[in-house]
Amino acid sequence: MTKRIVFATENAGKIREIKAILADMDVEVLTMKEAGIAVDIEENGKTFTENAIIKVKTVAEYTDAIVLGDDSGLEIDYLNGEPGVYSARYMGHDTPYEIKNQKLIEKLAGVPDDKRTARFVCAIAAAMPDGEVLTTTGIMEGIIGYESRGEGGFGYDPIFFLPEYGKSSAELTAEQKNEVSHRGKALRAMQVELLKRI
Ligand code: ITT
Repeated sequence: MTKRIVFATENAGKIREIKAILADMDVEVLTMKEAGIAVDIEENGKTFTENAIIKVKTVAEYTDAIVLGDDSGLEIDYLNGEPGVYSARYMGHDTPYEIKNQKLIEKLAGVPDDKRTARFVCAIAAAMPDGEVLTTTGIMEGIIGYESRGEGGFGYDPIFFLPEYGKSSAELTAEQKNEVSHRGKALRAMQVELLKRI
C-alpha cells in the first residue's frame, strides 16, 4: 500500500515545489487541505528548525500519517539576517511580494555587490507515527539583486540573484530551482532518512 505523507503547509508555492521534489518517491503527498486538516499553527520558535518541529507536531495530532513540515526564509546579511524566521510576516503577511521586494531593494540602495550577500534557508521536520521527530536543513546562497526579475518560484525569488547562473531564482525553470534550492536540498536529505524507515 502506498504510504501517505501529510505536508503541514498552506503555502501554494511550497506545495508545488514539494510535490515535484518528492515525485520519485513511492508515497502519496497530501496537503493539509487535501487531508481535511485545518488548524492554526502558532509559529513562535526562534529558529527555522524549531518552527518546522512546531508545525509537524501540531498537525500530527490530527493524523496517523507521517507529517512533514517546512519552515524557511530569506536571510540578508546587510539587514543583520532579516527577514529570517519572519519572512512570511515581514512588512505584513498580506502585503504583496511586488511591494515587499521593491522595499527590500530600496533598503539596499547603494550597497555594493559584496555586501548584498543573502541566503534562503529551509528546515524540514518529519513527525513519524511512532513519535520520532527528524529534521534536515538546506541552504541556497546568493545576493540581493538591483531589480525584481522573473515570473517563476514565489515570494522573494525575483530579487534573489544567483551569480553562477546570472539569473534570479524566479528566472530558473522549476526543475533548475529544485535542483539547487534550499528546499530541494533539505527535502532530498529528508527523503534519505525516510527511506531508511518506511
Ligand atoms: P506555511 O507555514 O503554511 O508552510 P508560510 O509561507 O507561512 O507557509 P514560512 O513561515 O516558512 O511559511 O515562511 C516562509 C517565507 O519565506 C515564505 O512565505 C517566503 O516569503 C519566503 N521563502 C521561503 N522559501 C522561499 C523560496 O523558495 N522562494 C521565495 N521565497 C521563499
